[in-house]
Amino acid sequence: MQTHFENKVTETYDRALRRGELYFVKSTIVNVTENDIEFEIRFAPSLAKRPTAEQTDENHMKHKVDPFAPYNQDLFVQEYGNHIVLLNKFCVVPNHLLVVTKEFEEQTDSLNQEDLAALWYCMMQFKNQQIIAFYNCGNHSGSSQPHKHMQVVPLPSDDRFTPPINAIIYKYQNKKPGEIFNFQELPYFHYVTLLDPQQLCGHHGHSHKETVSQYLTENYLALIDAMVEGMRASPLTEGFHPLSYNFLITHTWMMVVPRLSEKYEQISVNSLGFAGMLLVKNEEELDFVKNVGILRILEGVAISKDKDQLIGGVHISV
Ligand code: B4P
Repeated sequence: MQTHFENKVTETYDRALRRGELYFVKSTIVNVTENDIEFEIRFAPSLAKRPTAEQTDENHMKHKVDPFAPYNQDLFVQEYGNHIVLLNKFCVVPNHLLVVTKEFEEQTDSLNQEDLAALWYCMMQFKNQQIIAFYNCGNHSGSSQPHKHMQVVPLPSDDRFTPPINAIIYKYQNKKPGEIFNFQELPYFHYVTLLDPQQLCGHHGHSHKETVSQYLTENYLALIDAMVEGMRASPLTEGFHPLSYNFLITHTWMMVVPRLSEKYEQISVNSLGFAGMLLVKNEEELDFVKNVGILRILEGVAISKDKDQLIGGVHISV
């Protein structure tokens, strides 16, 4: 049984696809296992034809085009408070949603309670699929649009698919909800917390929604504080203020990953990379990722835990 929201998403998706207002980018999946994580590399050669972020930015500089204001009516799903829910025009996974502020806000701003309420609302509407949702915050986070938008990716329901990073999250189930920790398996700084199911369930009244979004906001801000505090000590983040980061959320955990660069050589990484899902646009990129190794690429665009730091593929000793 699908929810009203799921039906609306599917109907809008099918119609937009038929009208040529939405592009579904075909991809094949290559799995690579490192540190017990079965990473997923999506190989999407037809994406290479799409303008790059740099070209798009240039267009924006020249023409100041904001794809979300006005938004494409064919991609519109629904409103939620101060947000609108849109289908992603260029999706690799069907029904990929964007949760966008109605009024322009910067993609460098932190999320607030209203943002998280809208994001959680969308996440909760999918009853038969696992969800990974995220926010690419700041210039080095992999974002290409400056208008504040969060993203919701319903994962394929036709197999056992969960975000690959769950393979290690399962090992840390003894952590108390609200406690901030990191995975020793990962070579870069990141801050994780488990969500308390008790705080998230209950009656679906207005006050419950308030309580849940407040709970999510407190946890998100605690992660941001821990990250800022952790990075204060690092000489590498000097000059990187405000810090770019990726924020990832599922129904059971949240994570933030501070970022120093958008790309490792030619490979662009957004939040999904830290869920264990990478995207490559040609054979050379695919070979490059396999040869270099995924954890090394993630370490290269984030902040290495090692003293001998790797940044954007370049070693910097500190
Ligand atoms: P951003 O936060 O700015 O950037 P992004 O998701 O990293 O996507 P980018 O634009 O850099 O594209 P890329 O080729 O890397 O998000 C902006 C979003 O707005 C994008 O999702 C974009 O498609 C969308 N958009 C642009 N114009 C629009 C319009 N007029 N109306 C509605 N939406 C519009 O990646 C291509 C796509 O693949 C992205 O959606 C990306 O999120 C997704 N992706 C990346 N890695 C993936 C993975 N491993 N698995 C599945 N999908 C993946």
